Amino acid sequence: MTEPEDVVWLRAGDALAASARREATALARRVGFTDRRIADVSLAVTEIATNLLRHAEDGAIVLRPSRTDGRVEVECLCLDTGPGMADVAGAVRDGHSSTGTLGIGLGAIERLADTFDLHSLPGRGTALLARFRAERPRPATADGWGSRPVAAGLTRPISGETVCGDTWAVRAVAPADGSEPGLLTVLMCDGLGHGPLAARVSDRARQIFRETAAEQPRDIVSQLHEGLRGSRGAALAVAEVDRRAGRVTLCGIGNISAFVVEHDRRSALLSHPGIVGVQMPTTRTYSADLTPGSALVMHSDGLHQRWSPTDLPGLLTRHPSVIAGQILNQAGLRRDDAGIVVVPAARR
Ligand SMILES: [Mn+2]
Repeated sequence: MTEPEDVVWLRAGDALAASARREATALARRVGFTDRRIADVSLAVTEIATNLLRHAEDGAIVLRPSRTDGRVEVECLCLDTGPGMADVAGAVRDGHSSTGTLGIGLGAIERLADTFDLHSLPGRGTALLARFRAERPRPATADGWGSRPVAAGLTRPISGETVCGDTWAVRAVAPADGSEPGLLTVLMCDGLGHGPLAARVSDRARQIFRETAAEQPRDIVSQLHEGLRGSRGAALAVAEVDRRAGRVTLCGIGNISAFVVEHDRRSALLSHPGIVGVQMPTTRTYSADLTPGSALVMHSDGLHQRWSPTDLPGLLTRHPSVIAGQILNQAGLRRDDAGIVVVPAARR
């Protein structure tokens, strides 16, 4: 199971480099990195923050631990609102961008990180990902992503709050032979309202999702409805993703958007009106093909629904954390908690 924990958002401002360094150092120490590796994380994250301040109009740095199969990594996402990079490959290779907009230390950051990826939209913003393992050397994989991620989520609290009432979780059944999980169950939940009271509902929903023996999305939603009775309620959706068959089945109640996104279009999976835990209509499920190269994207109403994959060229080939980060970066609203989860189709 993958779920959010201890996400820290640091908005761009004079103190960003210092606060990013402090938070990154504390996080790496807390999850047990060696002094040497703590120094690497600290250096790279400071460089990322300095880059943001020097070249971007506005933005934020997200720091969080990420656990996969019992191994913990430190993840740093940097999201900015422009000006973006016209030549990403050149910027990483040369350590600077041909347009002089961003990228002074990108090469250095890439060398320090175990996973490095970015997606840039000229004029509209960049999502940069650096992930750090406790020990070197980096694993040898063709894409440089280290362990292959099957899903990623991201939440951002409403302006002025530090706790987010939106949440997500992914449950995977890992095959005994160590290959990629074929079957995933995904939760996207928006606790009514925002901040700590909403987070209490979302935490409870995640706990029910984690512990339920139900397997079908519809049965899991029914269990969530029972378990959330007496709370203020939530909008939520549960999807089952069969990555081998390339098929998504979704049961959603309330204002959660779910799309199968391809490079040039997206198709919505319907949710029905209602409030889970308070008042729920008869549940229905919908299915769609998850074609090679596509991704399932589920998000709360803290992101507007008008974004289009044609405005995000090349994004679906990126690391799922970058996909989630860039869509939130482009479509997120400051006046509500925001949450998104992304499950790319299996690669063929
Ligand atoms: Mn909301």
